Amino acid sequence: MAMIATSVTGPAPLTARAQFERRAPRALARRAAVRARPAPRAIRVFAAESRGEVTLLDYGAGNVRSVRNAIQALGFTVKSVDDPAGIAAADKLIFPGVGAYGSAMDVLTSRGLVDPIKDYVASGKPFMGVCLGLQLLFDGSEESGGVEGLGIIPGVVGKFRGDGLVVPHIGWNTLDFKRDTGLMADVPAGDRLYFVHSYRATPDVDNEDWVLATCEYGGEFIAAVQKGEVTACQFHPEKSGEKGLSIFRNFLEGNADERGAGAKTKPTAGVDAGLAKRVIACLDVRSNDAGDLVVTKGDSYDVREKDDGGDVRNLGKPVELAGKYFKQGADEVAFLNITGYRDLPLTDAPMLEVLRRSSETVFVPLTVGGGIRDFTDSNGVSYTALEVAAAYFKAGADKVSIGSDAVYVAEQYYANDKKKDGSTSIEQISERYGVQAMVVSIDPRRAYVNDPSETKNRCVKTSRPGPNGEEYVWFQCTVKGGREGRDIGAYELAIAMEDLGCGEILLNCIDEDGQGNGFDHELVGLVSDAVTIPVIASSGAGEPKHFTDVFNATKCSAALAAGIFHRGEVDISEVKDHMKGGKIPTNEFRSVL
Ligand code: 1PR
Repeated sequence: MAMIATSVTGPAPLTARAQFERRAPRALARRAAVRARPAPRAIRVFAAESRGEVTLLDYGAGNVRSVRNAIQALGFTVKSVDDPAGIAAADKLIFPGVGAYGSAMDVLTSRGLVDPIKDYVASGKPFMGVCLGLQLLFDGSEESGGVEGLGIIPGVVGKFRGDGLVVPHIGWNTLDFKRDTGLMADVPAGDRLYFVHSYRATPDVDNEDWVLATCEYGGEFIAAVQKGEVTACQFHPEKSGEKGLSIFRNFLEGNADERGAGAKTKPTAGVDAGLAKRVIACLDVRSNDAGDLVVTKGDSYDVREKDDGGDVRNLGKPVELAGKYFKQGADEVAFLNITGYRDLPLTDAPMLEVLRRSSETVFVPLTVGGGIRDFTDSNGVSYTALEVAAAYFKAGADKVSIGSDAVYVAEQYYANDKKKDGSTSIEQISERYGVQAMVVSIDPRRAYVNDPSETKNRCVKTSRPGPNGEEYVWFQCTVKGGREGRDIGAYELAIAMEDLGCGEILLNCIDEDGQGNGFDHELVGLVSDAVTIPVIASSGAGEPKHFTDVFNATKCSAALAAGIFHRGEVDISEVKDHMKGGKIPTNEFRSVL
């Protein structure tokens, strides 16, 4: 792989760009022909008969399954290809991608796909890149130490920078359209789409003819490009709900034509703009005593009924509930396999099946956790955490979450004077799948002291003194679903995890779990001030106001709840209405299909 200096602005590898410019007139003629066709508007989701075929470049990128699911849900057939001949034969090509720039270019190069992609782009046939599939079109990226890209669009992709800026940029953000386009015809002005990335391309004079829409996060960056039949977006249509699927639909139906700078633009200035605070529905999943996989919910992690024989509380079926929360407007759905610490997730076929089926109908990000660690089964066969995570990703997860193993990793990290050697589960998964895919779930419980000198862990002066009037509290990490406390705090764990490559913290609180008294602001404030990765506040939501409160009181990026949603006490749309009323930036669910 050729390396480029990170400050490179030129000279760029112009061949692909020149090829594209030379053949652009053909693309324009083709576009005019497309415009003349009557636009089919009706959509049948899950149509019995195929509405047409699209080629998906499957080079091992992380989001291929999600993109395929989204396209199939629109009634189109997906033809996966991974070789030059497959690309050359395509009439409509989708180029997905998540993960590291360098690894993606390595794969494209080693499989001989670089020139075939450039030739395809230059051919004037419809092309759509997604996320990394947009970034790879540029001259190169700072990521992976500086890597040359496909050289079709001028510019070098760089990392988000900014004092205290939370990176990765995860969540739903508004777009500023520079031109109008049929591609986004069903995305209302000022609406939000789902982004997840640490690197971005920025607009400049050399690429302004490509820029379709920009987005604001620590400065302006390119959210979508379009020129002739070539389009690409930094956000994920496949994870942006029905709004996102409508973008694929317009591309697939040939209604993606640009409509020029003079045409209607979609202003976002002045409206509720910027990155929204996310609302996440969480499903704690385990087998009940009859062996059925159920969604359960505990009080301070105790999930058994107090009477009725003490069976595991059964609050519903995982796939059904995930679908329900998607329709209510959940920004993400999380599945926690709460007995994963003692089971073997690789042999947990029902859990993997839950993921597979959910990813076919739930078009927002799915996180799964539970049991991701190295282990040896009863036959002496060893598995790595990376292999367990790979099985979850393959089944449809967008992110994986690690609980117990993260605590052991952090203990080792401090014991080794914070040295990193790349061997831990956190480092390996984030290296392979990107930091945005690596979540650490912390299960802390309040530990009271009279004076901070009584513990090595970071304390806060608490407004809720301990049982003996103790005025200070630290937040003790636990493992095995809260069964065992360790001598490390949530603050220390979060800092170690950020350094090791974790992209997001899911911050539970055993004391507040299932209590309905609101989130623990002292805990959430402590951790979200300590790191510059997104923090998800979890445990204790009892009413919509609790979400607005935690967003106002702390810097957390998202808030998660379980019990109030499962028991039907609160609909996710009610939470969002309350947030909007409180002027918290909020993503709106729209049914546009
Ligand atoms: O340790 O890597 O195997 O992961 C196990 C995962 O399972 C961890 O993420 C851990 O948080 C979770 N877990 C383990 N035991 C339980 C339990 O409840 N007995 N659930 C458990 C954690 C906490 C939240 C809950 C919120 C919101 N549940 O997920 O959904 O507290 O609840 P609320 O809104 O009803 O208050 P590993």
